[in-house]
Amino acid sequence: MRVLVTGGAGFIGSNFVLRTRDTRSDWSMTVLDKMTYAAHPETLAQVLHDGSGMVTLVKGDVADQALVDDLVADHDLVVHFAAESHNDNGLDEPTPFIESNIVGTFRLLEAVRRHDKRIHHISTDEVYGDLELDDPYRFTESTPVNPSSPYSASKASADLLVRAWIRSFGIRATLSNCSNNYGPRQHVEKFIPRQITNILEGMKPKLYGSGRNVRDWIHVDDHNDAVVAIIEQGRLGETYLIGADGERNNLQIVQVLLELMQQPADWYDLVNDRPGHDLRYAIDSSKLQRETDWRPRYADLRAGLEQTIEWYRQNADWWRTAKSATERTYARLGR
Ligand code: NAD
Ligand code: TDX
Repeated sequence: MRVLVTGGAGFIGSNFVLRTRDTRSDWSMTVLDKMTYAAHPETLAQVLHDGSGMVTLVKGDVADQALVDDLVADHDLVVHFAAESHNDNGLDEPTPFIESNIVGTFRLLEAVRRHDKRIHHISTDEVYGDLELDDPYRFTESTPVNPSSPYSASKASADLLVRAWIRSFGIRATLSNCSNNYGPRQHVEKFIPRQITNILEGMKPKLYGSGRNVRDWIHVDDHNDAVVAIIEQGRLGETYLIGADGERNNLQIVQVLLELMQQPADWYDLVNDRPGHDLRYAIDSSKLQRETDWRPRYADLRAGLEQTIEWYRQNADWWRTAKSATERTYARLGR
């Protein structure tokens, strides 16, 4: 099978390529990536230059219709990860979120429609808005979209385009909305790698607001295994929520990191809150578990965090340049 992986040089997409390279030896993959600040070229180096030719890289924009048309025509399946992904950036400058996430998805859908190819669209639980801390409900596939931020509104818009193209044009598509990912190769702008690398560099972790906001954490390999399960076992036209029952508030996460990294439990700063900061996300993944054989393998969040800390410890060359640029941006934003 010939697979076009958009955004395959970013965090989740690169983990997807590295993992399926081993588990699906009959897939040849082309990564289409704009190589924004969020892409790490060295991440894919091992598979791009292994002599097999099974993974290739095209530097380009998903919003470039001519390029996307050519590439889609040449592949059987598109797995669409490419997006601007960081909320704080979208609050600072929303334009690329509209262009890449909405217009980019539209252009891909048009190519998929013209060439009658299959697409799996990757999205987020943030499209559903947020929950109260004591809300007994979790998000399901029938929760109405209600996004709060430029990022989540752009992802909800893209999801609605995919659903409309399924209904109006009958394209062969599936969608997944996943909760917060953690694991190796995540950009240091994101919560967990920012705190790990802060501690490694002798700086205190930074918690927005009170630290009480809750996220539902899942290991990136569990996310990507679920994506493969949906591609292979899911029903066309359907949406699947992906989550691993990993709800923790941000302070709890920081305290686990501090303990694992031998620092005092109160060694953190409370900093300015994020405007419009969603309070809580929580996923009910029973449809996915009913319809596929996927089950999360990283049930122990603490063990997953320990492995992630070790990866950042061993790979300082990978993150150090991005770290100083990222912290300059946070200093400007007062976060
Ligand atoms: P990331 O920012 O680490 O990587 C995104 C990649 O997309 C980068 O390599 C970037 O260069 C590329 N890209 C951006 N705009 C592009 C464009 N116009 N054309 C081609 N490539 C472009 O993001 P991530 O965390 O790996 O997220 C990947 C996908 O998963 C996104 O669609 C995101 O919405 C979704 N998602 C992320 C999470 C999470 O916790 N990180 C959770 C659920 C869903
Ligand atoms: O320094 C920080 N301190 C802090 O308290 C940072 C960077 C974040 N936070 C908080 C904000 C959130 O409550 O931690 C939580 C997680 O923040 P992010 O890592 O920025 O993730 P979030 O905004 O929840 O969105 C993430 O999950 C859903 C991804 O970035 C999205 O791409 C995905 O769709």
